Amino acid sequence: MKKPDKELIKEITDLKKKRNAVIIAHYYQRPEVQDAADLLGDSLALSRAAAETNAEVIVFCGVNFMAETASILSPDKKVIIPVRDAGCPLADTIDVKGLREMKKKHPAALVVCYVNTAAEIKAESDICCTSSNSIKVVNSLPPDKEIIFVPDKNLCDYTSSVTGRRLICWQGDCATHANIKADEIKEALKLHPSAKVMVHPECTAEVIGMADCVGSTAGMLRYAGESSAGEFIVGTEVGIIHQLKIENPFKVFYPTLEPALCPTMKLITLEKVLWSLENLSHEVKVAEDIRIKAKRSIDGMLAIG
Ligand code: CIZ
Repeated sequence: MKKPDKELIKEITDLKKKRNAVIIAHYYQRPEVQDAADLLGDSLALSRAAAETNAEVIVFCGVNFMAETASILSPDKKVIIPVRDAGCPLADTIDVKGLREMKKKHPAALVVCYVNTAAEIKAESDICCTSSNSIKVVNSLPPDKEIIFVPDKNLCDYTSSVTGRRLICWQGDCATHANIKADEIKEALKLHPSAKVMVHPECTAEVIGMADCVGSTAGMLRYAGESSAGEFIVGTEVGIIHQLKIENPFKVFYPTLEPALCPTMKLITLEKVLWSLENLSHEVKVAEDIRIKAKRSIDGMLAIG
């Protein structure tokens, strides 16, 4: 029989102390998992927090590439993820062989990889980026250089349109974001005509064209907090709405008509967090040669700020 959340949270809290562990969770996680976390954030903020914490064990509630990024930055800490196969379908659209072939066709190009990639792809890239800093990262590269951008074609096109740089885009996408349709935004606006539209840059150009704010999860939280508007249509994974509501209790947030759900982000439950702490599993480790190269591309991004 399923234990009540309150009981699970008490057991998680007790065990966390015993293990000197910290629980960190992405904004796309289930609400109850977000509530059990010591720290919430986007993947980069969480990896930075993981590097700064004094805890010996980091329970990463997110998807694999996020836990890997934390482990790349903090190789001496035990990074565990409660569900081993919590993958990122976008990260899975690219493999090392494909990237090497692309590099062969454009031998002088620099490679920018989105953080939503496996460590092996980061290791093959010159610099990493997130959805909050892709523009800054691309603008930091020499203007005469060709740039390959992997793996999200929508983030690539958006970054290209803002920077004015021609980017060679890998043709991957995140189905959760790419499936948000312009018609759904139009319908939502018919129901809530004074709402502001916030969308993620992994959405299609048509959807991005309808937005008042194009931003990462952290960017949306900032925009909603600073805006004088009282209603928002949210064009990203619905998990973020939990935190938007907590931070803005007097504002209203609407998901798109067909709520955007990332199936792998929802695999982690409170029971699995408890299991993970009990068993100190599943540990996420990156082979040292790959880790060193991948860290170089992450450090390059961090140096830009
Ligand atoms: O970098 C992240 O955390 C992702 C994947 C999304 C976002 O916008 O925060």
